Amino acid sequence: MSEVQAVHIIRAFFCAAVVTAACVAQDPGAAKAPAGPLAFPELPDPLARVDGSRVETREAWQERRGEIAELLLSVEYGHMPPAPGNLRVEDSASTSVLDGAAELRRATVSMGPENKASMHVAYYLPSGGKGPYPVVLALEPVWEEHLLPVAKKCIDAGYIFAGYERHDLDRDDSDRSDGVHPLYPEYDWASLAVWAWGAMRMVDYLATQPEVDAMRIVLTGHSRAGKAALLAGALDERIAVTVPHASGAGGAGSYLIVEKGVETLALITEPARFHYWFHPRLAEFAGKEKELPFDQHFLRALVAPRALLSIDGLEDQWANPKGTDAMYRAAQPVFDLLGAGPMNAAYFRPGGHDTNMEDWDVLLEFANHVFRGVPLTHDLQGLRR
Ligand code: GTR
Repeated sequence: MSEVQAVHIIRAFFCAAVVTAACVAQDPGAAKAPAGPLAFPELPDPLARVDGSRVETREAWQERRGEIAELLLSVEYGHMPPAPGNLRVEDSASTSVLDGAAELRRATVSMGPENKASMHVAYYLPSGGKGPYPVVLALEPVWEEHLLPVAKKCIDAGYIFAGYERHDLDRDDSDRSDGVHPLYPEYDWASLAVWAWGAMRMVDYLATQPEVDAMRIVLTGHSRAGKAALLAGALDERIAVTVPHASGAGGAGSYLIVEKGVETLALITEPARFHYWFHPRLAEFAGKEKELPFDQHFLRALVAPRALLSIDGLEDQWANPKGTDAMYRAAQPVFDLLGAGPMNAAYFRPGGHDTNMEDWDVLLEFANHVFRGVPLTHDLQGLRR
């Protein structure tokens, strides 16, 4: 095992410990809770192994977790390369912003074969404090002006606000001749997996910065970036809190529980639309969704016992609020089995497919709850029935 791998394993252990300590403190009975019954009997059971037997212990879940990850990567997202381990930080620049309340640090991170993969990165660091600070990491070029109010909100709450340009790695089209694709021809990853991999490389980078509390990283993204954020949070145990926003199909939304007006598997994988976000195998299930060996509660379950909050608009029908609520509930038995029941959360607010400042407040409220035990003021327990 390399030194880098060992450090990652130790970090993952501490991340899980931070979150588990928070939830055990709130729910003393949870540690002994048996795996609950399936909330939706029509959905595949994340706790049922391929051979039909059911996972009953935390130890057995680890193995099942691996099975699920492989299933999702081979059918839905494609496989990604391991951490390149050769990150190089170039063109660093720092400016004072937000009337001196923060420093904006920008850089280019290169990595991979001959360091030919590169992405623009940045983070806002609170001025004058001691740190290390927890981080809100977004799959966005956070230096763009429209994100300044979000940066201010994070800085005021005592968080670093970080992000990267995911289109440097994959331009969001079906052309595989640019970005990281030619550098890793042996990998079958599609766009969402590439962007998720970028988020993990951002965690690699942030972990080298002394001001960063690498055990308290919150990862978020909106819509297509929300799908990628959930995938990264599912796979990378260094991410303490995952917050997919309006992520819908391929994210926190269901493929099997779909009403009128929802973006279905068949619609999202149409050749003229977003088939290239996914492994080509997924499109084979268009119109045959019932044959899928999983639904997106499997992806949610991979985050357990770490913290997960999906945020969605009640009127964002295309992103499937009811199907997202079903996925939230159907993943609950896995969080319960791991003694992390309260770490699975879903917030539905009035409104559609946009991000508003209240959404960021709810994200910070949840992070403060997980990291600092601050009581919740919003109801994060899904749709009221
Ligand atoms: C839509 C797509 C959604 C969502 C959205 C976005 O057109 O159908 O799945 O990802 O784009 O990313 O803004």
